[in-house]
Amino acid sequence: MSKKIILSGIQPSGNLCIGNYLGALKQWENLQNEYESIFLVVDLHALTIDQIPSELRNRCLSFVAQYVACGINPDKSKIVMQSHVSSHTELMWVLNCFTYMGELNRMTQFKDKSKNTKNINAGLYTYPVLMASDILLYQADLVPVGADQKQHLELARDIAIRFNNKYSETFKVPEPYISKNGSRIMSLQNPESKMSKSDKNLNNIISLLDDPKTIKKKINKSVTDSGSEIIYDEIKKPGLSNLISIYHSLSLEPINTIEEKYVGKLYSDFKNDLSDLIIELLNPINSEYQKIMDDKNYLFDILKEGSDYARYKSNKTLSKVYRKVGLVKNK
Ligand code: ATP
Ligand code: LTN
Repeated sequence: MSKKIILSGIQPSGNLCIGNYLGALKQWENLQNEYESIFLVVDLHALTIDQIPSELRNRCLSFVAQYVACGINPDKSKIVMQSHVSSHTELMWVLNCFTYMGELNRMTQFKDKSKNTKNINAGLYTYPVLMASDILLYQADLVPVGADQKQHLELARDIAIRFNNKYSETFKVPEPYISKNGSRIMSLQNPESKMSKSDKNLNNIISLLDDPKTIKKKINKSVTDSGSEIIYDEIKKPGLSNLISIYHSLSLEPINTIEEKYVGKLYSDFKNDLSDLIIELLNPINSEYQKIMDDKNYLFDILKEGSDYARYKSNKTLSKVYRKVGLVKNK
């Protein structure tokens, strides 16, 4: 029997952070051994916010290198630059015609992002339809994402079901895969908000490419309450609880073991150990990243293999969709 398919993607905006690692990349790394895996750098999605072209271009390649440095193995998984495969935008047009404005109006990511920008463009609004196309084109069974993407996934499922009901079975209806640990890492300075890689305040995030000194500084400065006990309590101690949950995701020690370990100790002891855990994770990723970035040919080869595969696979679905909705085939 053929393997089930997983697909996911990250937009190349900002610097990949430990939120993205714990919520997405780490899960991808584990799942790639069991599933046929496709991981996208969703560069077209990144155009929904203002970008400096030269920076975006560098970031797209840097993301591919960071995927690999984080353990996404190009021999097991396909890494695909979204804009290299035109079927994503082609399917999106069709799916736009099967998506209601009321559904897009309800998307919380759209509401949040449009609050923080003057550039409320149509791309930001139809962003979830492009995401649905990314997923449905490959008949993905499972989509590993952080908790913030649950609503987008539900929309992708609704669109698939609507289309299948109207035209007979066409799309696999995908399931979200949201891990118990690390699916919602919060900002270091503002633990009420999610850690986001495009946050302008770099003290809010630990970037995957931060050096050890910066990591120590950011963790030391991270917001905690004025108490002294190291206990997990999301309501009374949101900042500390976020740090404990990062500790838990990295060490895999149960929360109560962590609490017991730090009875009678200071916040600073805990923060020092947490910094060490993060540095231990990121040091090898960093050196691997530098090596890969020095070999651009290798990066382009990975992308070539990914896009050849993706074009073949996605065209099958796109042709089926065009036929079902009544478009005439070219000779
Ligand atoms: P941006 O700030 O550019 O919108 P982001 O950091 O929110 O970016 P996305 O590109 O939206 O990141 O998400 C990439 C993947 O990382 C998604 O699967 C998303 O759910 C996951 N993710 C993002 N932020 C976190 C977080 N704080 N905790 C856990 N997972 C996260
Ligand atoms: N919207 C997602 C990124 C994304 C994605 C996808 C995730 C675009 N296409 C397909 C999973 C599958 C986000 O994390 N902001």
